Amino acid sequence: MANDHGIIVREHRGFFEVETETGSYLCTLRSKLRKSLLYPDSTNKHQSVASVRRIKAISPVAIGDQVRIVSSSQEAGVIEEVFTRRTKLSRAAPGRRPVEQVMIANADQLLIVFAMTNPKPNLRLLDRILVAAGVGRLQSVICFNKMDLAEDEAGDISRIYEQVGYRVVEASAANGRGVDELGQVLIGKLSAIAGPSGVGKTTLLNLVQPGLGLKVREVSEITGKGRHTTTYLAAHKLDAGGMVIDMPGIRELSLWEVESEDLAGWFPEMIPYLDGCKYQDCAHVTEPRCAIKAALAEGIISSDRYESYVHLRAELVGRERAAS
Ligand SMILES: Nc1nc2c(ncn2[C@@H]2O[C@H](COP(=O)(O)OP(=O)(O)OP(=O)(O)O)[C@@H](O)[C@H]2O)c(=O)[nH]1
Ligand SMILES: [Mg+2]
Ligand SMILES: [Zn+2]
Repeated sequence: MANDHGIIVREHRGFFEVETETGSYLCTLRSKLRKSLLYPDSTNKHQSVASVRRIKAISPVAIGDQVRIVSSSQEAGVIEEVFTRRTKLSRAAPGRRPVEQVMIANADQLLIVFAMTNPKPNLRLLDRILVAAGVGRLQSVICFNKMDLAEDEAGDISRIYEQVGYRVVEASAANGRGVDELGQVLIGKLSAIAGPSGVGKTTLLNLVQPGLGLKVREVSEITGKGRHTTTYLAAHKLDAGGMVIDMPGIRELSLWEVESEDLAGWFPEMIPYLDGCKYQDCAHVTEPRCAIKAALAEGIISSDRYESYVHLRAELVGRERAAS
């Protein structure tokens, strides 16, 4: 039995590959640690069968986590401890009692990929991911892929996000546009690539780092709905320096650790207006003399982004009411 520190580099069906100085170990998670991570302030020792089943399905540690393991053999071990995270991408796992599901730990940045078309970009989801990244202290870069198929007006969508201050890369894996720029964005950092399924995340990564040969969806499979091609998480090394985690497609993302009152603060373009509203507790929805709505009317804040704000806020308020 040996004690070792390492980093989770791969995750698949409840097993974690941990890379340490002495080699790589396939680990499980000590169940006591799982419970204490999922329910940090729980005193209830008697959990229902349903809740036990549920926590078994949720992983409270993630790729990128720094961990301490105890190895039981040359290749196997158990994760005993998880160290404080610098950054994270988390979501609230579905269920009656909210539980944090960490998807990625300690990454430097999130490359958020959407297709300009096929599938059409869901800006509500994009804005959600941007909020979640901000909350987790992750830098975001946005990539709009499949520009080869896009209409001329597609650039308007990029401009919305550039005006907010995000770096936006327009790309096409089909004709190579933006691939060099993406390579530059990824150099020397630990990045995660997130976005819906089928937008070309893996195809782009295969172009940035030839030789990875990651599995992408076959053209004939495109019509098969809801199929995820990337189904496990792994960190890949880049020749130019840095590592990239190719994530499976995200269909939905329920925000974690965000309160409705603070939501506008996670929309960078809204921050300058937050103290200009008539009411200090203005929700920026129906109140009179609201500085955010004034900026919206002037076209300084985009109506798309504002719509995302209103949707997200309603959802958070609903959840807060249900919990109180
Ligand atoms: N026309 C066009 N097709 C593309 C482009 N990028 C990717 N594709 C195609 O889109 C399909 C999906 O690509 P993937 O790379 O598997 O998508 P993904 O985002 O990794 O999907 P998941 O792993 O399921 O999350 C493949 O058939 C690609 O060939 C592009 O820029 N233009
Ligand atoms: Mg993929
Ligand atoms: Zn307001």
